[in-house]
Amino acid sequence: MFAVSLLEAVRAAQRVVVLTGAGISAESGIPTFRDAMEGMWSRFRPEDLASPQGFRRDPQQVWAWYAERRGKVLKCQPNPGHVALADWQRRCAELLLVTQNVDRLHQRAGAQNVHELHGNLYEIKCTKHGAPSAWPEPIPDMPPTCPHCGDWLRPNVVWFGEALPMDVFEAASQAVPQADLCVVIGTSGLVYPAAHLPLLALQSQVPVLEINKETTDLSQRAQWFLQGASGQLLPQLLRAAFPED
Ligand code: BJW
Repeated sequence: MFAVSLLEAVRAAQRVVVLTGAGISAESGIPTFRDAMEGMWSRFRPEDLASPQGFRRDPQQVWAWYAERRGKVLKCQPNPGHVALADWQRRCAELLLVTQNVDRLHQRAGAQNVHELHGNLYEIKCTKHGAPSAWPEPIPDMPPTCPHCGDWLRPNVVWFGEALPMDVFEAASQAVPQADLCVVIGTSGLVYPAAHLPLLALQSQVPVLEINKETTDLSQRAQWFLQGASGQLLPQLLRAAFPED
């Protein structure tokens, strides 16, 4: 079912960089960004809700949207794709897991040192001076205000037009050209600068494996493209690569 060259690459790779997007959490019940969406997603453009301008325009609406998503995420469980990656990380000399997801399902599946490019839904921070702290429970109807400056507190996520955490993005950018294999899972590759990482791998002649339900701009250029659900393909691939386990 899998190309012999792919199984050999997976088996031999000592340094692996994995980039994940919303697709890996789809089988946990978390809707992706660009799929047909329900509720608020269908009535508002993500760019309006996930932007500093959107928050300034209507802090309560954006806060409510994130509070609702956080509530749903907390009820979801990691799926076999998350578990397979955490297992692979344990057996690989160096597997850097870089995610665009804010759901922390990789960590909940047991993955270590996960590089979160777009923040998380577990913390809030001051609109003015940052300083992340734990998300308050029970969740108030309005965003809380900063005890130091009185400005709004907001989810600790990266919105459109905002810089990614520099140290996280730099660590990922440095690891990619050094890798033996770059694996890109469940991302449309439409949002930059995260989408630059697979391109960096291609430029550096690092072999790329893409796993996605649909084809993307990367699919033609990747060494291997596996079309299907990552929650099924990842465990199958790792069982095929490491049959002795
Ligand atoms: C499955 C599956 C299954 C389904 N199995 N697969 C260069 C060119 C053009 C534009 C830009 C550029 N550089 C920057 C920009 C602007 C902008 C941008 O990229 N815009 C594009 C829309 C064009 N980027 C930014 O603004 C970034 N900031 C920035 O560049 O700052 C510059 C700066 C520098 C210095 C100082 C100040 C500023 C920030 C981007 C932040 C993105 N934030 C979000 C929201 C996070 C919080 C939240 O969750 O609400 O991040 S947007 C959203 O998109 C979220 C995601 O992480 C991100 C990526 O989405 P992802 O993961 O790819 O999901 P989908 O839904 O798109 O795709 C899912 C895929 O899964 C699909 O392919 C399915 O087929 C597949 N799938 N089920 C496998 N079971």
